[in-house]
Amino acid sequence: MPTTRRRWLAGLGAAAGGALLSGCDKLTMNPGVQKTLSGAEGLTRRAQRLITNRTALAAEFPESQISPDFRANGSTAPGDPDYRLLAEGGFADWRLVVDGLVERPLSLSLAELRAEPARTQITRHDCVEGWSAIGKWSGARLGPLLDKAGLRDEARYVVLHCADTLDPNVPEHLGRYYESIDLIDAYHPQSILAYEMNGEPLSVKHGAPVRLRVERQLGYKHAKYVMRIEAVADFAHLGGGKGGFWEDRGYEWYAGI
Ligand SMILES: Nc1nc2c(c(=O)[nH]1)N[C@H]1C(S)=C(S)[C@@H](COP(=O)(O)O)O[C@H]1N2
Ligand SMILES: [Mo]
Repeated sequence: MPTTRRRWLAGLGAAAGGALLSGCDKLTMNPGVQKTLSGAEGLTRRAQRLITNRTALAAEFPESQISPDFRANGSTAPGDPDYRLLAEGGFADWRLVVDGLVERPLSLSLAELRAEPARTQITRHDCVEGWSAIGKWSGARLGPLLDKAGLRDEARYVVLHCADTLDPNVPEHLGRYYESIDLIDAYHPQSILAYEMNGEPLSVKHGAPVRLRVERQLGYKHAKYVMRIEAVADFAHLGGGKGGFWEDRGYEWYAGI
């Protein structure tokens, strides 16, 4: 990633961890200073917890814990004509577009995506509706893919544009599923564009040919049927303006777990 952004991400860590070690003992004996420091320390600890929590890995599980019956939720058989055509052709014509605020827009076939740096992980999926399931996912790591496209300095989020219309009763830009994540999640080592589930090509009900796994967040952030990844500075101009299909209907944008 560009040096400026790496510095920006590193800066988050430094701001959280660095501030306290500057006072000398005499100063810190002063009750006023002590009070200010403990306030600052409280803040700093909270900030640090937030940031270390954001980059920590989600729990991974042994093969023996994989759920025999992983539920499918939301869209499970998109009826959108463009998607149906792609599915009927075995996704031979599917391309993943990476564009927006990037230096080198990409358009990758499934075979090309499979050749990118990959990761396999067995994780638990938690849906906001109150069910969980453990699955094994393999896919291309999102971070290296964004580096390949070369994020521009203004990029702050990536938007995942999906193929499925989940709500047909509203204009298309509101009914189509989409999601967005920030760059901390985009570069998280477990953030992958999964093309395999439990050792098999991803099935249509689970998001074929490719779905996002963003393991530190709830189920609705894990966009299925991903067609396009757009780097943006802001997502207010997309969909209903809240950063995702469910966010536009009142769910939290940051669904950390
Ligand atoms: N494109 C798209 N992605 C989606 C959804 C959807 O309806 N469309 N549903 C979300 C919700 S609420 C959950 S819990 C998971 C379900 O993934 P699964 O069908 O593999 O269990 O996908 C998420 N991603
Ligand atoms: Mo969900």
